[in-house]
Amino acid sequence: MITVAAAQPFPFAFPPDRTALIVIDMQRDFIEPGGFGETLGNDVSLLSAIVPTTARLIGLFRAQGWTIIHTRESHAADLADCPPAKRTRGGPALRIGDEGPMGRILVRGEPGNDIIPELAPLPGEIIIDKPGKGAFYATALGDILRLKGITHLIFAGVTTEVCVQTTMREANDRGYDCLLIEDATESYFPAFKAAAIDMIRAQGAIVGWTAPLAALEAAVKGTR
Ligand code: C5J
Repeated sequence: MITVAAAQPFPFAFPPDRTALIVIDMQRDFIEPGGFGETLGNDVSLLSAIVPTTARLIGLFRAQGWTIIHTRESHAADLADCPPAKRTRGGPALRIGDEGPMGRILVRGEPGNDIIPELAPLPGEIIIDKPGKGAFYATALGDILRLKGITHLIFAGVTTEVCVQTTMREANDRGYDCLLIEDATESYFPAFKAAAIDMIRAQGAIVGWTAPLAALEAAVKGTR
């Protein structure tokens, strides 16, 4: 076991061979200027600020040979997996499936739907295309984790209070111990990120643990 001593609300211990990193939705449309996120009026520089930390986290897992899973929020080209309620909510100028600055919004295979080049998955890393906010809903993630014997999950990605928190809650209900890396997750709304982190670790880790990347790095270094 490796123990992240500085995790909150108390140390997080994980067995590396039964642990996976899940990097949520680090896609061009959420993170790059000119993408879907920006067309919604968001300041995407908040999200791009975590790219170097997330790259370091992925690099740490690659160096150790540990399991890495990437997710993309995405829909089929015919939108058969997009509930009308999701498509029409809020009356946005550009809806899911519409032609946007980087191709059709949140449609699989479009340029904007891709993971940003800085964090591109390597061969052998798992990619989960998910039509919902949570990565377990309508995907094979649960089966994949079960077949690999995974019991612990380490999370990064965007946005903290939407897809990251939803997936952590889904994972928590399924019995996984979950750690969120605080400086490898971000929101368009700093107050929402802070609140999500507080909620996750409240009441004795009711959803999971949180820690800065340096705390995980120190824990891993201690095992070498
Ligand atoms: C994600 C969103 N990935 N905020 N999506 O959080 O709509």
